[in-house]
Amino acid sequence: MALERTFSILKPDATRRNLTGAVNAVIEAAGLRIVGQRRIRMTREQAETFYAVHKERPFFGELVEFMTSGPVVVQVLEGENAVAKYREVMGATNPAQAAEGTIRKQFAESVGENTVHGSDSADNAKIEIAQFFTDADIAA
Ligand code: RTP
Ligand code: MG
Repeated sequence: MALERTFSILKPDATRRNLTGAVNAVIEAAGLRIVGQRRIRMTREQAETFYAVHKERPFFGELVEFMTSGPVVVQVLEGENAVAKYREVMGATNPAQAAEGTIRKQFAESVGENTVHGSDSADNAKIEIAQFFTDADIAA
């Protein structure tokens, strides 16, 4: 199978608790390569654009508040079957339902503050990567 890329965010609860290295260790141990990475403060506009698909959901306001509440680390991950593999490594959205060994089981605090984002399809991965990275920011 060809190499695939996915988009990842280490969310503000991860940077606040100084867990970016611990989360990256799980990502790398799973065989995913971090080929692009930048620590940023997301603007409200960036967060609203990024999560536009959820704008009618009751948690949208809270989600945008949270994603802009502290620094995040945006990443491009590369590997075989990277989109599905990273979703597996992340675990369920609600950490109470996440499997043992997953990032959310190990680190997430709640369904809202759940440590990581990962693209849910290869098409969305391309769109999300393009929102935060140019080709020059990525070195495979
Ligand atoms: P993500 O997009 O961040 O990778 O997470 P996901 O696919 O597992 O979950 P999704 O349904 O896309 O929801 C996006 C993010 O919204 C927050 N959320 N809060 N309070 C709530 O009930 C609730 N539900 C979702 C979470 O931060 C979730 O990751
Ligand atoms: Mg999602």
